Amino acid sequence: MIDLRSDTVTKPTDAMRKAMARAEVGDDVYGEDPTVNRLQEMAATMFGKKAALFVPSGTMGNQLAIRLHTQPGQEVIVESTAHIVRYEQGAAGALAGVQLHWVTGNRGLISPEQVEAAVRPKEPHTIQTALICLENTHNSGGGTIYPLATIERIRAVAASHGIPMHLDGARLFNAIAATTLPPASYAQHFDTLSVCLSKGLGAPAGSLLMMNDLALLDKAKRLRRMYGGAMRQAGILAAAGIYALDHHIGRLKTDHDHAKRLARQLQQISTIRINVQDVDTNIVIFEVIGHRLSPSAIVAALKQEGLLINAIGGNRFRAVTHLDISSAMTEEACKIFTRVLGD
Ligand code: TLP
Repeated sequence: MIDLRSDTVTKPTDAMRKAMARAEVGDDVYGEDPTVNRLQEMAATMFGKKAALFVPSGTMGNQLAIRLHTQPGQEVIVESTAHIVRYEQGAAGALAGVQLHWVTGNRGLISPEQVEAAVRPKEPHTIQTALICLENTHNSGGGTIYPLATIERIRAVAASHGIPMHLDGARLFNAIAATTLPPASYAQHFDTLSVCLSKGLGAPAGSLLMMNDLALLDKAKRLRRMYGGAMRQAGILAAAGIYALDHHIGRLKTDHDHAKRLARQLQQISTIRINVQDVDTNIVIFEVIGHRLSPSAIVAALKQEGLLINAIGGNRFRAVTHLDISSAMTEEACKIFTRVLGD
């Protein structure tokens, strides 16, 4: 089966499993897991932040950040198709008691002017804006990379209003691999950022929430405990993360090449709408228009031929390339798409 549903489906490689088996461990709630500590230091150094906190998932990283920066009854500016809006089970409302103020983006990206317009006036009747969240790369936008200049300008808007910024960097490593910009060039514009080890980097679990403010770190540790994310001998997982940071960032470009290859093939099929130049990284989003099969029947027909993808609403589909997808599998996926969806 060629599984393009997500880059979360990767299995740890043999070398990664060996690193996990060898990991030195301790009780991380006491701060005594040497491997977790090493991973946290590595990430903080890489992104030019003072501290990093290992958390079980990207969702927890985002939700801790929202809770850290806000009070119940405040508002968070976020793009309307962001992971925080669509895929976190309403956690921002349920756990932090905040309202999300959606701004409609272009392929997931919002502009400094839109952010400026969305900031609430500081007057007694109006809800107060407490946080601005961006997502880079943007998942539902199609793996879109935020231009650094746009982030800089959004940061300037945020700073002029004294509003902190959080980055959902679940796939920031893809942006880093594609642009070759230093990780800190993105991170410097955010008060907190979370990055995932379990997406393109191929670790089985784990994210890092990073920040400069050590008082925030203290609060984040307590909230992680509250949310059930404080782990014990988590060094086994952290070892996979260290292995991934050491060995799996450079290869992300291969995933991007595979995604472009898929997009070029999809563009040949008359019922498919896609712009190859919109594929920035490892996510390919396309629409199927006027096909005799319904979206769920298309997914089933592809599966029948050995290809898994996700239908993501309306006539849209998502295919994601990753560590466990070779060039040969990409070619095979191209053939299956043509066979099932071609004229
Ligand atoms: N995304 C998953 C699903 O939840 C949709 C996927 O298959 O793409 N931020 C972004 C931008 C993400 O894409 C994801 C996962 C997360 C956060 C959450 O990460 P986890 O699943 O570790 O909580």
